[in-house]
Amino acid sequence: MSEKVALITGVLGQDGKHLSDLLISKDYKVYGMVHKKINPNDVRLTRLDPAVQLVEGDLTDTGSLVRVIDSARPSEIYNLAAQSFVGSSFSQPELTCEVTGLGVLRMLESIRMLKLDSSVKFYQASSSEMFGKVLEVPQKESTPFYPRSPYGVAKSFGHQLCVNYRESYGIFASCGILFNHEGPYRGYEFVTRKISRAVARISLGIQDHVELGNLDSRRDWGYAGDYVEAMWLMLQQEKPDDFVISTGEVTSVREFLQLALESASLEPDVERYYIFDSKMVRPAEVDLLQGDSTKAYRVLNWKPKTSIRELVEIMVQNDLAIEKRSLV
Ligand code: NDP
Ligand code: GDR
Repeated sequence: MSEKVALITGVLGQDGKHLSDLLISKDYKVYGMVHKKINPNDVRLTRLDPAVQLVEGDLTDTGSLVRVIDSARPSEIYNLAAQSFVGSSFSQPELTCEVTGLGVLRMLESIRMLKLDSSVKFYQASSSEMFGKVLEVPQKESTPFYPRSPYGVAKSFGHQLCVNYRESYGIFASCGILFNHEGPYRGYEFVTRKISRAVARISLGIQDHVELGNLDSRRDWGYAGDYVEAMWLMLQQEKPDDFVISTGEVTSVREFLQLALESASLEPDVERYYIFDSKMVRPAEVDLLQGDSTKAYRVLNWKPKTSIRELVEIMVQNDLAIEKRSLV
């Protein structure tokens, strides 16, 4: 049997770490695309399995993408790279649309230029942020989009392009409409990691509160390790398609903070530990996201395995261990 070869863009991000581990455990040869020179001591680099072969390319540079794909000759491409922080998409809308939106076009065009239309399976990291000001609860594959940020708009553009290239050129392009997923590799700017780190530091006496914006937003939070399995399953199907990946459970930012405090054996008294930070409030907010993954269960036989309590526990205990190490 020929070797299975995968290319992951955004390999240094949260999902890139989980997915590269999963694919290596399945005996894939994995190429990971990085877009700038990284300090060799950067934890995002050192945590990667050494079997991942790094290649240099940028979603804003088509020539670099063509060269990366041509040299790796992957059978599966996972396009995880993006400017993925919703907050920054308001301050850097053009950059976000270039990378997160047009970047998808450049990947698809590179596949076409190399005449790999019928030999490559392409995964696009679509997002529940496309549903934005939701028109239906819970949200499923047929729910109309109503993005509320430049990030959500850019993801909607990338998603629609994949559908169009699938229908126009027969490219195997599948989109995972993933709801928020978190874990120990989550970036510190996202609210769950900001909370788990702050709570760990509070419990160790390093700080005494956490500054947050809107505590009333509700999200459908799952564990990233569960979600990358769904990505892989999507590319093992005979036909390309789009799937909502979610838990169906909703938790507010306030409740997430309460659970984190409990996990660190602190009083779950939000008002005692939280200070309002108006800088964290976005020009337009997504109030509620709740997914319906019935299709993923039916077609992919995929279901989330990790509960919100387990997720919070994983994140808080991980940050407690990191913060304790920093004290010695
Ligand atoms: P991360 O932000 O952790 O990772 C994104 C990666 O993309 C980073 O390594 C980043 O590198 C890289 N990147 C940024 N700009 C470029 C560029 N111009 N060219 C090449 N690479 C670039 O995201 P996640 O791992 O959390 O998410 C993976 C994907 O899934 C993203 O597309 C995200 O938008 C999407 N998504 C995520 C969800 C979640 O809850 N995590 C939910 C739904 C969708 P660097 O940091 O060095 O700039
Ligand atoms: P989100 O994640 O915007 O859903 O996008 P984020 O964790 O940034 O925000 C979640 C909610 O928490 C509120 N919030 C705060 N957010 C941050 N980051 N910092 C704060 O201090 C804070 N206080 C309150 C936000 O307003 C928001 O309502 C994530 C990203 O991974 C996207 O790439 C992905 O597509 C979506 O999830 C699904």
